[in-house]
Amino acid sequence: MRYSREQLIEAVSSQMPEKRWLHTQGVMETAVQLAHQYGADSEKADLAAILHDVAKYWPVVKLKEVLVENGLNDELLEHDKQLWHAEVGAFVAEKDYGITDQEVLNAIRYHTSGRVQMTLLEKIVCLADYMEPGRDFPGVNNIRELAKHSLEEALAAGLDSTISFLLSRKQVIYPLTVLARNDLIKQLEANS
Ligand code: DGI
Ligand code: FE
Ligand code: FE
Repeated sequence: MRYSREQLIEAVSSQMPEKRWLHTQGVMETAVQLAHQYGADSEKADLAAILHDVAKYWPVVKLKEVLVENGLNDELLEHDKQLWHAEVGAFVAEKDYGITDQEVLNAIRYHTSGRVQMTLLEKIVCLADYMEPGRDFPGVNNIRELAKHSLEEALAAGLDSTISFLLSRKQVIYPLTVLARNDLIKQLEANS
């Protein structure tokens, strides 16, 4: 079946607690605003934002099952479970909700880690996830300020904050997160 926007919202919001749905609404609003600011497709930004955390509250065993049974990115299984909802989210957006737009699916897939050579839409959704109005972590206001003039600077600062957080907790860092951050720094250097 094809889901209308309202049906998608109903389906997604019913799979998460109220506070996560409020976060998702913040990401929708911020992603659409960034899409207007940076010249991306705001409907795609809205759609990716609605679905980005659809699998966030799925039980870990269920996330693992989806990854294993569908042969999705086995490297992820070696890394933090917190990363799994992004890959699974993209999978269910396609399989359960009929999203066929690869740009939207990739914006969901890479919203947690980022990747090398991120598209404009991927950058926007990943950054909106960091800076939506409900977010409150050290450095978030700096990210919001940077976003006023540079998508890449703001997103690099977001990824830096994740990397610092993981370092401070002596946690494993998913290599793609570091590669994504380095790639943004290179893009900034190339444009300076
Ligand atoms: O799902 P959200 O909470 O809205 O945000 P997210 O999808 O960016 O998930 C962030 C979580 O993922 C946060 O608890 C940190 C965790 N995480 C664990 N390892 C990594 C990681 N995030 C990134 N970007 N890279 C990692 O290597
Ligand atoms: Fe997420
Ligand atoms: Fe999120």
